[in-house]
Amino acid sequence: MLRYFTAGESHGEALVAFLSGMPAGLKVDQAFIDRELWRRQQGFGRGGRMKIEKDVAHIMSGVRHGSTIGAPIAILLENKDWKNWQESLPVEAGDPGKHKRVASPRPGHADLAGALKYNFPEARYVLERASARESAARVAIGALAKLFLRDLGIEVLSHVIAVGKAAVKDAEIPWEKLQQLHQKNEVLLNCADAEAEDRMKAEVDQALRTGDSVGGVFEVVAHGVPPGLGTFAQWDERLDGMLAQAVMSLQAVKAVEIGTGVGSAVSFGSAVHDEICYSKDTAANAFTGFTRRSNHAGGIEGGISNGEDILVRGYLKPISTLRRPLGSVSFETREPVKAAYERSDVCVVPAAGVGAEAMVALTLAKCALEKFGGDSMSETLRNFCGYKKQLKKF
Ligand code: EPS
Repeated sequence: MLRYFTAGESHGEALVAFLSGMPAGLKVDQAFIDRELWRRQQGFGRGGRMKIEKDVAHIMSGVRHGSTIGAPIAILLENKDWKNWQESLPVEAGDPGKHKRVASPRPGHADLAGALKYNFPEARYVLERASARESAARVAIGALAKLFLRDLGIEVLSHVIAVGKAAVKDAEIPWEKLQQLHQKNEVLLNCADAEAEDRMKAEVDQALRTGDSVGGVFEVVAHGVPPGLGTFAQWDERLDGMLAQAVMSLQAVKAVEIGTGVGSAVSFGSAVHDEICYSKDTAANAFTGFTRRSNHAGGIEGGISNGEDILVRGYLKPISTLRRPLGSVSFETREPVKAAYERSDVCVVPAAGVGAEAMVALTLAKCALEKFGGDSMSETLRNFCGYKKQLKKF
């Protein structure tokens, strides 16, 4: 069973991610993991922190001689900013005079709810763990899930379809175009449509100018997924349900959509459901002879992957730290004050898309391991090949 955990605070010494249940014999490509981490750090609208950090995966266990050994994997990501926080966030008691307290909670942030829950007089420890910096740890283990999926012929990418009011006119991007987008060594807003990306940049510029923040929508696409992952048999085994939780769990994601789910709710059935076709002469890489005229279902029907691309959209609220802060209340006096401001990002939609790729990859890897099993990659791949033969014969 694939299980994972993260630990670490935004300005602590390091982030740590644990991944347990990965079969032995998976080749680990360090450069690939580090590029994924780099991708998450990119995007127009990120704040000063990204100039300090250069995330690199330090693999501490579970990988030897370049391959997994079936033992739990631990990955450490150093926080370079820690050197500036050692005195204000020490592990030991330290000097309370040096603590950096958060004077007033930010509306939209975990600050107030977290302080009430954990009985802290202010929100420093709350924001340290609630911070989206944690998603870097997920991207590190998500990269391992992607390497596993790649051996099964499955790839997971994302692109941005809206920032604020600026949206792409057509979100149906050919897979090859998405692949090209991911080869770029400069990431603006990770949008496949240059004209829309200019409009998105203008939205971020406006937020920057006015001391505001802006959200948006990303779409994760999983390509080459066989039919049969997830099931309707129990409520918590449905693939769409699992993906929704995985993506919703990312910081600032407020809604998740599978395929064109939102639009489908306000359309007639004839315009929504994807008509089924069949051809005897299937392409070599096709799982079956069944095809669809469209993919509004986002590759999932009845909680099961149906062989089409899986499409998961995440709707991101604007970052809750504003340079022109909203009204709040002082933790100390309870008097009305402006919400606290700390260095922050203004737009993180492309970065959140990379985090969501990791969550989708981890979810698909978990479902694939549940279906195909295997303690070694050769065993998993043997089982997978047997299933593919069964599909071809269907
Ligand atoms: C974040 C606040 C900012 C972001 C951070 C998330 O950090 P800082 O307070 O150090 O400037 O940059 O995101 C990351 C560090 C990251 O790696 O994504 C927050 O409060 O959520």
